[in-house]
Amino acid sequence: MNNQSKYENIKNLLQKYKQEHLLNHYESLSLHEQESLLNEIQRIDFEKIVMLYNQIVNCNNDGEIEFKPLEAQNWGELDKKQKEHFNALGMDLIKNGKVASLVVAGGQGSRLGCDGPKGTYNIGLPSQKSLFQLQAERLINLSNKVNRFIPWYVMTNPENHEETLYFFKKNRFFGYPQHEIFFFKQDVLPALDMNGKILMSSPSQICFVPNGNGGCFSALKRSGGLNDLKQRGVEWLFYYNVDNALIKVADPGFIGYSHVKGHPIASKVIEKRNPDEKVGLFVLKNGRPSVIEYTELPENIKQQKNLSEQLLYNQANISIHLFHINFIEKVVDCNLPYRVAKKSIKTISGQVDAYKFELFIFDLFPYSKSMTIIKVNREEEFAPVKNKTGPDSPSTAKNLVLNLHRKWLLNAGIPEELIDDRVIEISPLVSYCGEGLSVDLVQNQLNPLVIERSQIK
Ligand code: UD2
Repeated sequence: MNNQSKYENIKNLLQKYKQEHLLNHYESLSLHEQESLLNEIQRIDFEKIVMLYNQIVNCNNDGEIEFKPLEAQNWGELDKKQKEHFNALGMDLIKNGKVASLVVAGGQGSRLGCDGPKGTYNIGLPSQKSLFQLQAERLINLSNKVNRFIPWYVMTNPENHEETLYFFKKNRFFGYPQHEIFFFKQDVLPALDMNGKILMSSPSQICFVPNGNGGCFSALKRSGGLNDLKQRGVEWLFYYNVDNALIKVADPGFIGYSHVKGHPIASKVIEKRNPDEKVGLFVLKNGRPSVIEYTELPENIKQQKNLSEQLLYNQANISIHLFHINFIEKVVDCNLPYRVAKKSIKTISGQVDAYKFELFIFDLFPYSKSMTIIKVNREEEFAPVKNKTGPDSPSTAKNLVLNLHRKWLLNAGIPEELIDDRVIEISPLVSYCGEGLSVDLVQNQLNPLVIERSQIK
């Protein structure tokens, strides 16, 4: 179909959905820009856009909901033998190729204001390592222990995909075998203005925004990644946020424990710090395991205290999940509810308030009757990098990493006087979670010191 007839068809379509403004600049565009704009418009599911906008204006609450707290197994209450057992089981599963990891790295990172993909961000550790490098090295550490690489799926968005790929290539995939990393793009949706009109970012471009981390399994399937997982014989997919500087990627203990519990999904939780902490909250909602996002938390749930004056609902979601492949296959085509967020975004008419529509990964949880929840220690597992400064910033994350490394050195019996007032960073290649450390590693006079190898030559 030539451009002219394509143009006529699209013009009629836009008139039907009252989105004619998308062609306002058409005549001033080059042939290439005209074709590109027509193609972008053809990608839009206008019926979906109407449904999404209507859900905003007619937002109805979903009737009577029964909330109950969700019980968690406290990992710290397991004894050393049990932890070793679950860890060994997890390592076995990894060794037999039953485990893969998936990082969602398609967010726009608007609060952090980083111009590149968030995974490329350097939080200021002495090693200057990026979030992606820290994650790659944790995977390499585990892979070296079982002599098998863990397949790593990296979800990007159409805007940051090429830059993410380039960053990995420039860094030679941080030593990870390229054929073990599977990059795939998530889907996008147009942003709308307050009246439901689709926004444009330039005279020839629609303002598309990523459709949320809940889009990851449909994107994984569309990209061939789900088939790749199945062909590899993977049973457990470890899912995590790119912006957690402490993430224990493919944590064997968590995987081993969840495998024994046998539920199709599992998550780590931490004690919620205070009612206003920006984390989702695990609850039983009408009897089903669910997470209520911090943006949607009813005040009574947020503030409710138990008899000992502690938060009744305090199982905070830190986006560390485990999905069984059979569960993923069962739910991959399910229609999750879209969340609408009102954000200020840059458009052809400058900075405007816009509606963005996102899918949340944890909306999959109610599709399972039960799930494994493990409560872990915040200081060992969660260092979010969300804001440029203040809480959950690169500097708070850097300090959390260095504090944890200090704790590892002390637990390894290294004398405090050898560590005091020094900045010592331990490479994930040397230690996954505090193992394999000895005093000779810190005899070095350097300060700050980065322990990059497991013995001094
Ligand atoms: C997420 C969790 C929240 C809590 C918090 C901890 C969700 C919906 N909420 O909130 O409950 O666990 O993290 O830090 O998971 N992403 C994409 N594509 C998108 C949007 C996001 O890949 O379209 C990724 C993003 O790169 C990041 C993760 O999802 O790795 C979390 O995204 P966010 O920063 O938008 O979510 P946040 O921090 O508000």
